[in-house]
Amino acid sequence: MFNAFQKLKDSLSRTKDNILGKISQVVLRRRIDDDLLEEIEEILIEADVGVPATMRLIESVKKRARERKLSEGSEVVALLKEEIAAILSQSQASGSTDSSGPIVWLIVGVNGVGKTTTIGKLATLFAAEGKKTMIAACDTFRAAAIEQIAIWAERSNVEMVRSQSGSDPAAVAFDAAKAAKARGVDILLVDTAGRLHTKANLMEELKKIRRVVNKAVPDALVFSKLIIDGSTGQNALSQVKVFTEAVGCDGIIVTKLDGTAKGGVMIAVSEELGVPVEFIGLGEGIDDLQRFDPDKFAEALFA
Ligand SMILES: Nc1nc2c(ncn2[C@@H]2O[C@H](COP(=O)(O)OP(=O)(O)OP(=O)(O)O)[C@@H](O)[C@H]2O)c(=O)[nH]1
Ligand SMILES: [Mg+2]
Repeated sequence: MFNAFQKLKDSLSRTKDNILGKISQVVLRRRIDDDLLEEIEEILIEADVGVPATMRLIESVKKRARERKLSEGSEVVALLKEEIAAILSQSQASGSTDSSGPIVWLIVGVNGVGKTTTIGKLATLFAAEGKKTMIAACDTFRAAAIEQIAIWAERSNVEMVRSQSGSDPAAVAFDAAKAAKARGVDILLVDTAGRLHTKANLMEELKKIRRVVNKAVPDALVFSKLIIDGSTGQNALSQVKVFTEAVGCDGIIVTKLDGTAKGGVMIAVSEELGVPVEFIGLGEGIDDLQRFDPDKFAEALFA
């Protein structure tokens, strides 16, 4: 556990510098007044925290400083931490997992965000928890994609259903869902091709995959999990909106939080979208995935 927190802290160091580092500097030897709050507001917006969350943070700092009769600039930091933790915990994972059939996670997102890698990490994590896990190689678009996910299936020691590249991804999903049901799989992870959320025909293909899985195994519980690259910043929000309209979005996994300074987007996503962040990616390795814990995240950001 200590190691996991240390890893989180290290991974968030650039985001932390970008938010807390800058704020800590401006509050030095200052009084809490409108000028100071304006400077903090600017830092938050530039750090991809988004306008709604930034406004909420500033208002809350103002209110609490008044209530608690605080005037030292440096006292703002603790107030911000409290409110950031509150925003992050709005996005709690929900979702029933009661079902007689398998649970199916469609892993979706734009190109290169880390879908395939995340499936490898999730498969490892679920298998370690004793869940019978299976992978469906439904990115049949790129020739190398099937080989890439096959390597992850091998690493995580999980069964995989595949077909030739170029074949219909929905057909692979159909076969995989049937196989998952027949073999008593607990969770089926479906790798899909990266797609621009602005391409209608590609979004249709995702809808078809979802339909076909429901048809193949009517008692399967199907969820769409959207992968967001943590270094994308504000564009992440429009990705969530469009994918949600197309295939729904039951949960978000934010990858590549290691090494980016734009991790503030986690705060924007939590404030602006009613979709829970469930996991975070902190590197390219098989163990570099953590369940998102809002309190730990806030703590790591301010540690
Ligand atoms: N640093 C870091 N790199 C990551 C993380 N997750 C994925 N990557 C890297 O991001 C790159 C793209 O990952 P993929 O898993 O192939 O992404 P994808 O979404 O499947 O890509 P397409 O299938 O082409 O759309 C790879 O080099 C991964 O190693 C992460 O959490 N941190
Ligand atoms: Mg992929």
